[in-house]
Parts: sequence; C-alpha cells; structure tokens
Amino acid sequence: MNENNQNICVIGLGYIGLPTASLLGTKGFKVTGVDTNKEVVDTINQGNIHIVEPDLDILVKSAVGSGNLIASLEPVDADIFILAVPTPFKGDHEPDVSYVETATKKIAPYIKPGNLVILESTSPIGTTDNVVARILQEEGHQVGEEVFIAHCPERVLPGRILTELIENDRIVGGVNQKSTEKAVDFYQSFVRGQVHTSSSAVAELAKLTENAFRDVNIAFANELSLICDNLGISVWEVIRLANRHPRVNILKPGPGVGGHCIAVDPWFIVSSSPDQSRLIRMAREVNDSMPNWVLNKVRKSADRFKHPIIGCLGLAFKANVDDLRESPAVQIVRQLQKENLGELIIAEPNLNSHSEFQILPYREVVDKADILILLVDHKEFCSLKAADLKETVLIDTRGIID
Ligand code: SAJ
Repeated sequence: MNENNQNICVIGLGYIGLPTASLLGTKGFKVTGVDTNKEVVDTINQGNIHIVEPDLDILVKSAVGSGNLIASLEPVDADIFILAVPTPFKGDHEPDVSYVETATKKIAPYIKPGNLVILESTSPIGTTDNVVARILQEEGHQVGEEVFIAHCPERVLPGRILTELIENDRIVGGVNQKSTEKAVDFYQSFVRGQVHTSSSAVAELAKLTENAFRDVNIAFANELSLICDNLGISVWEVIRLANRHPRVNILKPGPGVGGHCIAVDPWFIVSSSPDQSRLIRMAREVNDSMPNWVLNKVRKSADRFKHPIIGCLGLAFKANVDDLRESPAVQIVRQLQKENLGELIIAEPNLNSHSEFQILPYREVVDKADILILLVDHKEFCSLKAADLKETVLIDTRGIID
C-alpha cells in the first residue's frame, strides 16, 4: 500500500496509460488519468474499459470503484506526472514526438516545485532532455533543481501487461541524479523487478534496442520462411529441429510484424544513425514485405476458382488481443478487398464489430471458405484441424494447423 498518499496524473489512457493508472489506483495512489477522447474518459469513469487486456476490466472497476482513479479531459495538480502518449512515425519513418510535446505543454501549468515528471512513452534518443525538459524549462520551471524529470520506458507485453507491469525490471534515466533517484523511489514502491539506473539517453536507446532486437530476430524467421517456401521445405520443421540446438532459438515466421512498437521503434534507431543501421533497416524491410508475400499466395490460389469465398481468420496484430494497429492482417484483408479476388468473409473473435469489415463467427468463416487464410494465432483458432477443412485451400501464415 502507498502510505505517502501521493497524487499521480497519467497523461494518455491507452494500452500503457490505463493499465498503469488503474494499477497505481489499486496500490493506494490517488490517480487522475487524462485523455483527449471524451468517450474513453466516460467509459473509464463508469468503471469500464475500451481495450482488451486480460484482467484489466477487474482492475479498472476496482480502482474507479474505490475512488482512487478518475478519468478526466484535463490534467490536475499532482506529485507525479506520467506521460504515456503515442510516439508514432511520420513521412519517411521520421519520429513524430508531437504528442509528447503537446502533453508536456498541457501539464506545464499544473507543475509545482518538488514534482516528478516521468516519460514512459517509447521515445527517440534525446526526447527526455530535448523535448520534455526543454519545454518545462522554457515554461519557467527549474528543471533538475525544483522539478525532476526522468525517462522510464514501458516494457510490457500486450496480453501480459498487468503481470509485466509489476514483475519486469525497469530502466530509469533521469536528466540528473536527483531526478533518477526520485523516479527510482516511485517505481520501487510498486515494481517487484529490479529498477536499473542510467542516463536518459541510455534508457531511451535501451528500450529501442529491445524492440529492434526482436524485430531482427523475427525478420530472420520470416526470411527463412521465404527460403523454405522457395525450396519446398517446411519452415516449421526446420525451425523445430534447429531449435533443438542448445544455443539456437529461432522465433516464428508470420504474415509480418504489427503493433505500435516493434514495427515502429527500430525506425527511431535508423533515423538517429542511418548509415550505421543497415541490418536494423533491412529487418524492417523484410518484415514489411511479408504481407505482400501472403497476398501472392492468395492470388495464386484464387486463380484456381471462378469467384472464391476467401475466409480470413484474425485481424489483430497478434494473438489474443483486439489491437489492430499496424496489423499485417488488416493490411492483407484491405488489399484483398481492393483487388476483389473473391467474396471476403472475416472472423475476429476479439471484436464484436468493425467500421470497415463485417465480422462473422469463426466457425461460419471456416465452413464457408474456399480459401482460408489463417492470419492470427488466436486461441479460438488453435483447435482447427486440417482434416476438418476437406476441400478448402489453407494458407496458414502462423503454422498452427497441423
Ligand atoms: N511476431 C512474429 N513472430 C514471433 C513473435 C512475434 O511474427 O515469433 C509478431 C507478432 O505477431 C506481432 C509482432 O511480431 O505482429 C510483435 O509482437 P510481439 O509479441 O513480439 O511484441 P509486442 O509488439 O506486442 O510488444 C513488444 C515487446 N517487446 C519485446 O518483446 C522486446 C514488449 O515487451 C514491449 O513493451 C512492447 O513491444 C512495446 O510497447 O514496446
């Protein structure tokens, strides 16, 4: 339990901000969560959630019910401000830190001496100092002396957010020693993992590195799947056997890399050092080419029919989430719709409806499809057996159907 009775203001109530705000609310902090979307604010104040994440509904209900979490359109005075806003890219994969800028300007009038500001958003190198600290200094705050600023990148895996928020190690990089110490004290009050310290730039690059590492490893698996396809060899069997080596651990090929993190963050490294980031850029390109590879498979199969029913299983960017951001499955389905290769029918068990696509029960899609594309390895699809599919042409991009 938090005995300080500290007030926290979390800016951004998305996939990181809402779990963090509600977790802190249940740990005894008084939390105000701020979002620009009124519908999101109203939903949370009713004790409900707008995203799918295991157990988040229970946590939000409990935090709101206890009075420790209130959602609002505007910031409030607080002891600690946490920025959890998006950091997408724009143009030719250039980082877009405009949400961080806007959020910093928005909290500036509420900040008082003694306050701590933490940037949790995954950020391009230099954002903590050159955006957050610079803006607050320009707004008249004595950064590092009266107002403390640190970067503590979020590292949680969608689908396991609530566990990882507590169990994962954290990296804290303050703009000065005092800022680092204040942020460490805060995280140690609710994190069970270790809290490591460094500079803000190291903390920024360490987070980007984690996601670039995973992207490069997925690209290796994806490239291997192209090689195996060319050779007429099962990539799944190759990986299964190669992974029996004690020092080999190949990840899974798929239809591409989605989500707002791994498909985005490596570009922040590339844009910081374009001439040195050859492998990281190439991995991004390999992963980004995968949807088109899947589309070519569908085009080839569709040639065998007059006007086939094409069943698509899954829209989310990965298994067991409802998040469609940067989803390769959505990219594939949109392109199929454009090309009108056949009648498209779609199942996504984590969504009741979608503004663009009609969502059908997955059994109906399986039964009706001439061509079935398995795009996401949701748990609902894992019981499918090749024997049940009879005449259906199956394109299993996740290797889950025997
Ligand atoms: N994917 C594959 N093959 C694999 C693993 C993943 O194709 O073997 C695909 C997924 O289907 C998905 C994408 O990669 O489209 C990313 O999924 P993910 O589960 O690897 O990662 P995210 O984006 O959900 O979360 C990542 C995590 N980073 C790392 O594991 C290094 C998480 O810890 C970060 O906090 C998160 O990014 C973030 O917010 O940055």
